[in-house]
Amino acid sequence: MAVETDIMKKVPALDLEAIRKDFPILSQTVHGRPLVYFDNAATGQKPLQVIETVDRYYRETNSNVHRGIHFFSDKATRAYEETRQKVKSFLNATHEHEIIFTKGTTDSINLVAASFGRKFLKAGDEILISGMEHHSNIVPWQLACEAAGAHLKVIPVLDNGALDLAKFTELLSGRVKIVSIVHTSNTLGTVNPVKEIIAQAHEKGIPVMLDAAQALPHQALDVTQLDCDFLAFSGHKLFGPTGVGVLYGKEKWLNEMPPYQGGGDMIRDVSFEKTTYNELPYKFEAGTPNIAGVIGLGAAIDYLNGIGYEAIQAHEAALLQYATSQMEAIEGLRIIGTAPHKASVISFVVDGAHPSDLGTLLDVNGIAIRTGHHCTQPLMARFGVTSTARASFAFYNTLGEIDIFIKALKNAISMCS
Ligand code: C6P
Repeated sequence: MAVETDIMKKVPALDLEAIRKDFPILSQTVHGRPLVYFDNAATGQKPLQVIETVDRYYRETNSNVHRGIHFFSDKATRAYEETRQKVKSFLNATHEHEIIFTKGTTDSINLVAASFGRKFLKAGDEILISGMEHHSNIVPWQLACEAAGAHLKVIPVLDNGALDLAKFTELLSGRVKIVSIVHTSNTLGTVNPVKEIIAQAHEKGIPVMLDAAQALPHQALDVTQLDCDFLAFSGHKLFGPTGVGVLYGKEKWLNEMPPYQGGGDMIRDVSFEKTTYNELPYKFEAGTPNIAGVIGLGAAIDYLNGIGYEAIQAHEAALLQYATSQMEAIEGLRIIGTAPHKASVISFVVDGAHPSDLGTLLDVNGIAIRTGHHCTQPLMARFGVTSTARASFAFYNTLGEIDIFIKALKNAISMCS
């Protein structure tokens, strides 16, 4: 069972026993078996540090932000804005006002598609996405294209689940107004060469948005070093609360873009004749935000920083390698997504066994995986399937859990055939 990758030899190992104690849900049983949670790409579990921060906020601070001069409103505002500072450092953004709090990745992409689209898109323009996008990075752009009379262009995916970069270069015409691509695929696990993609697009003056929903749970990202123009992520996949997310946007774009939604907090002055808008980032934060969620996200970032991405990456590389090698040895099992650079996500299909049957049989053994199209229907069509089974690992998963999974999977396959 022991596997040690080269990277593991250089990085101190995670103290998994201590880490797992931070996640109360991991000690639950399901159908009488210890929970094996391999559905981390859908949502991450929450450490006590996040749970207690949210609990403490409601017990000791709860008030609205940016609105009152009383003690608790000031306390809530300071805690909320402190998280903005944490996210700025986490992403290495230049300015705090480049960090916009949203409901999640979907909301962040919709914001850019609607607002950037309204300002910069006209009939005949093109938007370039890839064939491995989540529906959240397809549909908002289709809506923007419909509104402007623009066209959606798609970078094809190769058989191993990597992007066809030669086609990307061909598709990067003068008509493209923005490139929006996923950093790490939720279905294939592919980690895209985004730095190269951004550099090529910038040579032609085209901005790039990154969907980082599945990247940040596994690796650090530096928006200054990447030079991306926009980046979206969700708090809940990053071991924080649901209903909160982030849009990073370069100041120069955000300043030019019109508000996405109207309401409280995003205005400077309102009259029936004319409304003027607040400065960044508030121009894009209409209404009472998810204050507890934002503060909980700050606790999740502190927690991840405390563990360290180097150790997380080394551990997850070992999990991925260990699970992949065992799954490849199972007759009739095909892994979809075998690109050389992958995060710890494994999608697979098995001859004669429907993914949902496999998922149900694994659940009986206390093992949580996801089955279905994973909100990537065009990608499913590309690989000639309608659904896959998907096991996705986080830093708190163990090699022992993979042993349990492989044994149960083999049993499930024999029951289906
Ligand atoms: N993928 C999955 O099981 P929200 O729902 O807004 O937090 O995230 C949407 C989203 C956007 N981009 C990518 C790459 C994603 O993986 C997701 C969410 C989950 O794969 C739920 S469908």
